[in-house]
Formats: sequence, structure tokens, C-alpha cells
Amino acid sequence: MLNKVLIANRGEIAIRVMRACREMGIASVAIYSEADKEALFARYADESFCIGPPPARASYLNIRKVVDTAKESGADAIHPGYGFLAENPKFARACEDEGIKFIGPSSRVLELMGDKITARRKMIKAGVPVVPGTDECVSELRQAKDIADEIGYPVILKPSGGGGGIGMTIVGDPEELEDALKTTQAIATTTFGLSDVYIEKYLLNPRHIEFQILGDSKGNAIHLGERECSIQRRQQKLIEEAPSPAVTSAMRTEMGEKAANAAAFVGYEGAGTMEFLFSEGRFYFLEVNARIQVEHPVTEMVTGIDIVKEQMRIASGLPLSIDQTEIGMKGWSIECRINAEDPLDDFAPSPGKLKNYRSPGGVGIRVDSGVYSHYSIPPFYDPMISKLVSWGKDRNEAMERMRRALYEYVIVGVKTNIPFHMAVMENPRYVEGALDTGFIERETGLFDDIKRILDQGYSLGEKLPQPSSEKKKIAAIAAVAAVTRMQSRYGETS
Ligand code: MV4
Repeated sequence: MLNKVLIANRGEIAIRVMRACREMGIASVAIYSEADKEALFARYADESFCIGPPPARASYLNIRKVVDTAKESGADAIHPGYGFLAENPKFARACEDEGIKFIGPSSRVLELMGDKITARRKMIKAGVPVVPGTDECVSELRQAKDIADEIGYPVILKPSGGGGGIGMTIVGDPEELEDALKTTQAIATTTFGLSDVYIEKYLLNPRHIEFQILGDSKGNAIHLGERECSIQRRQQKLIEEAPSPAVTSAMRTEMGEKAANAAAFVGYEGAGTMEFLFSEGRFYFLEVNARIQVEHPVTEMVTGIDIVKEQMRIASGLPLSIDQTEIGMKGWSIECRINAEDPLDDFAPSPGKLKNYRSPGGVGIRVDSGVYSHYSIPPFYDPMISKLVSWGKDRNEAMERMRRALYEYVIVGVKTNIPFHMAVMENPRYVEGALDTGFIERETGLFDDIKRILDQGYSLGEKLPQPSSEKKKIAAIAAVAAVTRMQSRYGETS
């Protein structure tokens, strides 16, 4: 087993990984930027090193500095978490060159999966269904026209070096193709340093469903079922669940096996995700996320498997601790990403000091976070406060517990998207499980629901004593709100 792991990340995921280390008797090393001196993860670790100024470029993305710190601390492995350097083949390569175990796939596999055209081609070879489209780079207009005519409009142009939606262009008819190809190639070059572009049939408002996979260094691979991730806004997921309301047990077995076989086929080592679009009852492979994901807890809740511990085992050369026949799904799990952002101001980030903080608990609730009361959320990184995860015997109980936990959550000092989550949890389409990637755009009524929820007094926090300056502020806001309501009911009062 590994002896000491450096966690090349921050916030809740750094703590998630350190928790696994602590349970397994592995020493943990934190690296933190000057903006994260007060962060919980920097205190949680057995050892901590400041590695540079706040901008990620100068700290969390500084490959040389991270690897040197690992060597200095005597760590035998690095866990990259998600984001930052997690899928960077140069980073994995730097670790390999220094004899430090990168907890994840080899640099070769990261490179393979990072190039989306290559990944698509590999998946076709492995027998995984992909969206109709090209299996090579499209450079000429002639070539693009022929392919688009063949698969039919609308089509979508995607940069091969990208992923996650950046630089993608939807093309509705042939006249738009020439401009779209040029623009996509230009964006691809500036953002990814690679002009390669490929074409797919554009599916309208599909579901986004992904399979969790685990592969070990012996060539074994298993799947842990799927997650439904359709509730997202501008490529940012907000709510995930496991299993998906759209997937039957037969579909799960069939797609899961294909996903696991494909992982074994490319020599995938570690935890990973295969992303699919799901439309009219069919799966289409999109891309591989070669990392632990934000939403991994919902899979842990329904399978009982600690995915991060499995990552540690795999990295130390041990075989998977379970085989496919031992994997079962029990109950239902939902995750709400609690962000410091204002849902009524286009989800604008709202960093700042948590003047009061109390997370929910009780049966069926898990909170993964990197904050504490009186901590200041720095403005330099993404504004996630926590992941609120519920488990229930079925989807309904998971929703009931989520609603109850959202009520219990006390966060004073920053705006949060909790009212948004409350509105979704009571939305009739959400409750039915009728989800797709167009959900938030379509459900414009959510924002009236949020206003109503805020107006009604929605949380346990409002019934508790507040820090005194906050109490005055809230009283003043309530007074203004009362007058505003009177005015809207009775017209101008003098
Ligand atoms: C698509 C698509 C429809 N058809 N590809 C955007 C992010 C990247 N992971 C893939 N994306 C999409 N690719 C085809 N052929 C629609 C999306 C898409 C999407 C995918 C997953 C989750 C949310 C999304 C939101 C808008 C568009």
C-alpha cells in the first residue's frame, strides 16, 4: 500500500481524498496557494506546503512546483482530484519520470482520451455506440459538407483537443457550414493549440448519463452503474443522481458491460467515467473523463463502494477488491452542488465570509465540503461550498431527505443557490424524473419559485439567532420588503 500521498488539489475534493488516506493509514500532504492558508484542507493534512500565489497558474497548475514538493515531502504518490492537473498527460508524465505514482491512468491513456477523435475511434473499435459522425479530423469544407449531408442536419462541430463544451458549434443548415468550420478551427487553435475538428449529428436536448468505471493494473475493469447529470447550466452540472430514472436494469447491464470492456481495451487504470448522451432510448458515447468526478458520491451511496479507496488500492498495484457480480445498486441518491452564487442574478459568484455556517445531517444525508463557520471563500477558484448528498430507499425518499436537508442548511454571509435547489426539488417535471439537458432553460418558472421561496422565509437559519450585524441587516431588508409588498398590493403609499 502507498505510504504517503500528496493531494494536488484544494477544497472539498482534497478533504475527500485525505479522508480516504486517514482511514487507510496513509499519510497526507496538502499543497495550498497563498489564498488558501486558512482553508480546511490545508489544516486537515498531516503536512502542508504553500506552493505559490493565488492564481492557479502560479500554484495548483505549476507542474514543476507540485512534483518538487512531492519529492521534498517524501510522498510516494500524487492524487490530482478533479480539475487543475487531473487529466494533464504532461503532469502524469512528470510523475512517471520522477518515480512518483500518479493516481490515475497512465500518461499514454490520458493523451489518448484527451484527443476526442482518437477516443471516439478507440470506442468504436471497442464496440461502444457513438453519435453518428466522423472518426477522423475534418479539415476541408468539401469533406465536412459530404459528411453533414450523409448524417443530416443539424450537426455539431467539436474541437478534438477540447471537451466539456468549449468551442463547439451547432450547424443548422449547409450555408452555415463554411463559417462554422473556420470559427471552430480558429477557437480550437487558440484554446487548445490544435486546430483538429470533428463532426457529429446534433441531438436535441438529450439526457446526459455517465457510467462510473474502475480499472486495475492487472487489466480488470468493472462498472458501478450510471449517474444522471442532465440538470446543468452552461456545462456546469448542478444536480446529479444515481441511478438514472431513464435506465432499466437490462440497459444498465448492457451499457455498463460495454463501458467496462472499453476501459479494459484501452488499458484504463484507476477511476474514470464514460459520458453518454441518451436520446430516444439509446446511448451514444461522448467522451471519457479520466479522473474522479465531483458527483462520485451518488455512486458511492447506492453501491456502498468507496471509490477513492479503490483508487488508492489500484495505484498501489493491488487488484480491484470486488468483481462485477458483487456490485449491487441499492436505493437512490441525489447530489445538489451548493454554490456561493446568486441564482437570481444569472448565478453570479458570491464569494466572501461565512458569517454563520451549519451543515445539515441526520439519516440519509452526506455533506462533502471544505468550509467552516467564519471561513472566507476566496474569489480565485470555483465557488462550490459543498456537495449535499441524500440517500433514500427510493427516489421519492431521496428527494424528501434532500428537501429536509436544504431546509436545515444554515449559510449566512454569502448568497447561495439553495433556493434554486429547493425550487427544483418541488418542480413537477423533476419530481417525475422527466429530465434532459434543456431542463433549466425550459423551466423558466423556477425563477418565480425561487423568489417566492426567498419571500416566504425558507430556512431553519432564519429562526436561529444571527450574528448581531447580520440581524440588523436582515431586519432592514425585511422592513423594505414589507413596504415593497404593500406598495405592490395597494399602489403608492405616501
Ligand atoms: C453534444 C450534444 C448534442 N449532440 N453532441 C456539451 C458538453 C460536451 N461534454 C458535449 N456536449 C454536447 N454534445 C451531440 N452530438 C449536446 C451537448 C450538450 C450537453 C451535453 C452534456 C451535458 C450538457 C449539455 C448541454 C448542452 C449541450
